[in-house]
Amino acid sequence: LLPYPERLNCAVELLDRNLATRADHPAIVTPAETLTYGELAARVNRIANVLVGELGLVPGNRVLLRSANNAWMVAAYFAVLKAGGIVVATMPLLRAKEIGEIARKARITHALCDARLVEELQRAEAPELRHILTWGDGALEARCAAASDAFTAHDSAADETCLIGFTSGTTGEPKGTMHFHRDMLAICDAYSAQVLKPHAEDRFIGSPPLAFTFGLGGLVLFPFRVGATAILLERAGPEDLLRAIIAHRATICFTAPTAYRAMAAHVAGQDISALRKCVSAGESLPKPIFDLWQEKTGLKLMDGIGATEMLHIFIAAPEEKIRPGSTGLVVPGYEARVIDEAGREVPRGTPGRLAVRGPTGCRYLADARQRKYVQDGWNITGDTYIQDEDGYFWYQARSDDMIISSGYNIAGPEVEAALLTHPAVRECGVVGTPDAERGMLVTAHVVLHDGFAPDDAMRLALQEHVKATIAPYKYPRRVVFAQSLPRTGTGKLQRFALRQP
Ligand code: 3SK
Repeated sequence: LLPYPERLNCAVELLDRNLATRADHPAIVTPAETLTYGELAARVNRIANVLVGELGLVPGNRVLLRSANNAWMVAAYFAVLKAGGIVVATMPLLRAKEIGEIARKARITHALCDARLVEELQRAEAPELRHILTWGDGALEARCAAASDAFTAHDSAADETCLIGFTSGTTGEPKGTMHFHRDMLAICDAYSAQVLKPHAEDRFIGSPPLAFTFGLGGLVLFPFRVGATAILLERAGPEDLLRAIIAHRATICFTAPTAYRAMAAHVAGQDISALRKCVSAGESLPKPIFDLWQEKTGLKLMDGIGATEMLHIFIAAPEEKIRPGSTGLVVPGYEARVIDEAGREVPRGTPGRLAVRGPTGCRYLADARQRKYVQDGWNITGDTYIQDEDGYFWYQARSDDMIISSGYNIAGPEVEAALLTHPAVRECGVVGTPDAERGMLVTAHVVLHDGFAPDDAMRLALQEHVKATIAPYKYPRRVVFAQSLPRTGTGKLQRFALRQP
């Protein structure tokens, strides 16, 4: 990777750099609007002027963003970056409780929010939040109409934090991962330029939310770095995604393996001839899905593993080097190795924990877990891998208790905590069980208090209760009633016993 200058603002590098040659080229296409690079840059500048001039934003302030994937979300994102603020983008499905935890931890002072999602934000406990400004109801739009479309970017240091990406750790207690202005370029110049290899006429599409750095990179940063077009969808279930790939003649797709599997069932007879690259990440890619997609479309899925901690993908293979079933090779610019419990590299062919280091890397926000997960500059992942003699990495399993279901990371203990707030629940244990469709199924083992019936009505009530307490996608799809739960002598829940079929 080229060394970056000591001072740079990534909004200038990723967006404004396109203005000289591509001002009239579509930057963002959504079902509601199309914005050229020129129009997007003007909207970004207007929002930045509102943030600084009217809401008193100063560099270093943390700004919470809450929206589905749309053009206002991207414009708000770049406005914050350009003004020197720090973006804290949150998943649209989060509830007030989860938003509050993030807002308190990140010390959020400002929020920009799609009006359709503002209610949960308003209910969140966020003591330092001074301003909430919404779009979609005309509030931000009116202020933007009165603001200038010129704005001078904050003169940031390349290693100034511009993004705090939150990930719910294995305990469900959210961890904030801090990323610098230069990191936003580094993922474009490493994974995207050297493995994906997009060009300026590409049209990127996909399903991950922009609050997940998989979506941020794949749907915004990578296209913008080469002056290409981002097609953004607010609803991006597999059928919506397939329809949009066809309608927009998308060329590069980013989504999770389960979505490719679902799309494969409907793709016969459809014209997806423009599609040339399909990236699969967010969960491990089972070989049968790779084979199915290739059989139905003739395209090879480009598997990859990334992490919010590393900002984006660090192991993957360019198309010509793909080995079906393997995640791939270390991305140029990164180093990866498989280690034992003592941190020593294990011989090739031996399973161990995956460790990685490179131009992006993890700095947790005020979190004692930094010591555990980052050692000597190496980021210790929660994944067990084998590296073969040729350098390819083969995924084995999650090393911790995280449940990965349909591309979502779900922490069992967080679901347990939600279940325990229901009056009927005496104790519970939540684990992932293998599932052909979702990869893993969130399974709750529940012991009820005396006087409550373990029947279907109770099962449904518990599921609804979890959906109303935390983000609905975390709810247990399987609820098993038990008389007691297996525990160790010291009273600790034996999760491995719950995972047995
Ligand atoms: O593999 C993942 O889960 C991931 C996480 C963050 C960014 C990118 C990716 C692929």
